Amino acid sequence: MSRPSFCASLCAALLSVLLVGAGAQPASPVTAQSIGDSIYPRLGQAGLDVRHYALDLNVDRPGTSELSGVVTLTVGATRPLPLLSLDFLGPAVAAVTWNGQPAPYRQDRAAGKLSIQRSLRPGEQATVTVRFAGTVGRRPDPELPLDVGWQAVAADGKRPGANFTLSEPDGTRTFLPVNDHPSDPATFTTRVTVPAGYVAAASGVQVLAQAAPGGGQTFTFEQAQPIPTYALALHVNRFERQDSPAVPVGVGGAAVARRDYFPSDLPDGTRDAYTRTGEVLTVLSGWFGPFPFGAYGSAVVTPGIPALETATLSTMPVRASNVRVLVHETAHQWFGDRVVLGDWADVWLNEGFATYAELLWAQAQGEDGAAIVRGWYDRAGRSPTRPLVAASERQLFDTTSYIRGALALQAVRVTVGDAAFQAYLRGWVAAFSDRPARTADLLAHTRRQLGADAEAALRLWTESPTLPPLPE
Ligand code: TYR
Repeated sequence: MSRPSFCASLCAALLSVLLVGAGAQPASPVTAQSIGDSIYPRLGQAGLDVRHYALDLNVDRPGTSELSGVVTLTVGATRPLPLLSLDFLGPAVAAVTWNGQPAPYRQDRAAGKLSIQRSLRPGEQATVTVRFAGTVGRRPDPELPLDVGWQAVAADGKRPGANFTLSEPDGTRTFLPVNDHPSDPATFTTRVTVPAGYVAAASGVQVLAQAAPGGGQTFTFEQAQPIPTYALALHVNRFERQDSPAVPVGVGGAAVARRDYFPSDLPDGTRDAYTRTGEVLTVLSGWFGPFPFGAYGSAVVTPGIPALETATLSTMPVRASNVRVLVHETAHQWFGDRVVLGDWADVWLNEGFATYAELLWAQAQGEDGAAIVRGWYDRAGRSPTRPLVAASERQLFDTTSYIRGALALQAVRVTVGDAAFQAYLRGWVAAFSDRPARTADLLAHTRRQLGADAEAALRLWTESPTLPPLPE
């Protein structure tokens, strides 16, 4: 008998003796093992496979940090789990059920964990509900003057209150109980009830908009392809939704529905970039393969935050409403949202690819690609450099992840030429759409598809402590 399964049966026996009374908050006799991310060692539960999240949320007072709802998780296990351990910094939990029966749980806000005292074995599946209400948790960003997670934008004289999620890397746990690591992507059904006059927007395709008691409305979205928890889009605002003609760039030429959401009173010209979204989808799918989701667009937000590649619905601040940023966030739909990270240290696999897409777009517009690459190289030369796999939280979104990451791809492209490079990008998306990717996987993919010279070129860019020569 292997040690984990021995522990699982022993722990299950122990638990049934120790825990009486659903909803109690006993001292937990067993602890869960985290995923072991090299940057965020406490996130997630190893062996937990959340397959689907069904969210039923109420935003009664938009613009505040109040949130209530029920999250229903469909969970499986890839190893015996003595208990379920979710990441959650959010509102107070009022009740938990396991396959329809009340289940004992422990909410430890300081540790950011919600443990549910039920075991799960490989091959089993369980349905877990978590009901909560109150004020969302906080997760300060190490660099930016903001908390990642659920954003509350208070009403001012000009605009109504609004909310949205800005959760990369681990802000979703501020408001939802989740396995908050990109290596466990899941599908989502998101139902949001908002007061009269408000609109909710979320990742996926809107399947329903119904009147709710009290004059509000309930909006329902289906996100049918798995996405990482941080990439879930969720917005509440007095939006105007603008639909545009679908773009036939989905799998097998399927139509990708087009919708954008705009708050009222935007500065003149803010919407202009978004009229190019269909062209962006067409150019990028030429390089990367079919667009991986059923819909795409942007939701514009007024605070001066960075843009974020939330799945099917990029979160775009007014001040970054330009085509370059739109191209970057759209590219992330393939790189980050569909091909997910195995570890946060490999975030250059998201940011380097998305930055590279800016070059592909510019060249498609007839711009001088060589000048752009030289500009990147100069910029990289002016910043501290490092190997591409990040060693600390502060490195995740630095110049190396974005610019040196993009230059690494340029080194591959100049080694093999455009046609092979295009097949390589498409091959990467196809091979890693259903398993998390790490830098070592990209090196192996490069060798397999393009040979030893291309792998050596990429390896120099991923591993050298200094900046390699300009790839020409
Ligand atoms: N991934 C974003 C980009 O496209 C940057 C970002 C990072 C935005 C963390 C928000 C955030 O919380 O470059």
